[in-house]
Amino acid sequence: MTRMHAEARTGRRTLLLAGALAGLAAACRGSQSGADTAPTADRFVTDLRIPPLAASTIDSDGARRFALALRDDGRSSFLPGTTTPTWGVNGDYLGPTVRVRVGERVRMAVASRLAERTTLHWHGMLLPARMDGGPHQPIEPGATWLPQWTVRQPAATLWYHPHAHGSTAMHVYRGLAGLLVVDDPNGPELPGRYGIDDIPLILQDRRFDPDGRFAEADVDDGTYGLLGDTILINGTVRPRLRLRDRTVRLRLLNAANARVFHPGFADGRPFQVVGTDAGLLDRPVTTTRVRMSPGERVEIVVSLAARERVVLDSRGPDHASDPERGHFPLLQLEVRPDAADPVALPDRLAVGSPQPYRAGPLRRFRLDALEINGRRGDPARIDEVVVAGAHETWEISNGRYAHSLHIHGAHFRLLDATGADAGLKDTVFVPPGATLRLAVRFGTDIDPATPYMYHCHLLRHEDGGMSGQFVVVAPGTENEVPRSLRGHHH
Ligand SMILES: [Cu+2]
Repeated sequence: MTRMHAEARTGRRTLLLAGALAGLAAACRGSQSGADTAPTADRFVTDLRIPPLAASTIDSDGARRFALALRDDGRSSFLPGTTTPTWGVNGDYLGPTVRVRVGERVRMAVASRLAERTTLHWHGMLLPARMDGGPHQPIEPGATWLPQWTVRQPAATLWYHPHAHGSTAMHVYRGLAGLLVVDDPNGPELPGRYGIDDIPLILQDRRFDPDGRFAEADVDDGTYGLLGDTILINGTVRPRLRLRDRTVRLRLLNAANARVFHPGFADGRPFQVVGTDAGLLDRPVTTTRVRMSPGERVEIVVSLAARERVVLDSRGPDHASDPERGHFPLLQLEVRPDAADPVALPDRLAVGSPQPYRAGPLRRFRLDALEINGRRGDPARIDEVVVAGAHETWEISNGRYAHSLHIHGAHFRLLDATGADAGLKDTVFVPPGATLRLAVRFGTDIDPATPYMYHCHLLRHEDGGMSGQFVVVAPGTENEVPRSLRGHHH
């Protein structure tokens, strides 16, 4: 066992070094293509695709029911003159936007028409571990998974995506992902007409083979996996969006496997951040650029002039390694001449009394290569035991590679942060060498036998085993929990 572990360690280090070189080569290609595709107005010729809203029905007990079908037979058109085989949810590529309300009971039927095992994880949802859609809730080919839960968390922009053991990166890359929006009918007045002044923006990067297929060779290779040179927004290359309103809300999701995006406007104009991963900010925060690592969401509001054209772009380092890398135009906004006047944002966004997030008992996590606290994830091992509803401080310290840490079944605030950085989170970028302190508040659903995960959301790292597991238990039972699930689960 010890010898096998040592061999695995050596192999991994070699892999990461080889990957660093591959990453460098990819970066050179990326910056070249960035240079010769500088944003000019006439290049944005495709209308932004808006994901359809998922249809729902109401059960006799008032629960809202959705049906999602995972498909591997999609045909998509991203580049002129080519067709790309894609995976999708209820469609060819990506999935419909699922909208649920605070307090509502939700029932999902997730049918898999894939030829291999997958899962569907509700990223950012506080729900029982058995409903979480992690590796312990596999959906076999042809099977339908029926999770249900009650929405007990603030309004936010969440998302769903596969989380299958070892194949998350490829399943997401091929197209399985969608938005999951939590609405609060008692929330503040914000632009909220879907696809009109409330715009979902799913950011992804892809690399294409000459025949138009997604290049897949590097998805599970190298230091960070594949960094694509073509940006897709909702599955649209270089899109434009015509607005009927001068004030618009953009719900940004970084659904890339590895790329860090830095959205802002090409002309440097300020905008207001109104929400982060797991909820609205207490008050709008004015800034000119935000940073989003894979898995993170940001909601922004910007006001424009009538007839104005402005480009949303991404400008900043992919992984804090080279500041010249990663300049990509994202979307051109075009305001119609007769657009509605701008609207002012409310002063306060948070509803009711703010959710308490405070420091608590300390746990330390050291990220190093693909290890957390010196080991890789084991689906049969419980790494941490947490008391239901607990407040804890998680200290995350990082080695030499960038990571993006996601905690299931919990929300957190960054201690020591201000402004938009102090918003409600479930995923956080961890730069090389950084130490972050998170005030984590755990959910209240008790299940000592089914773990939640915490893991790196760079999907090549996640698939490489950069994860751990915790269970949520009743107070006073922390020491009675078996630390091994062997024989219980896959
Ligand atoms: Cu990572």
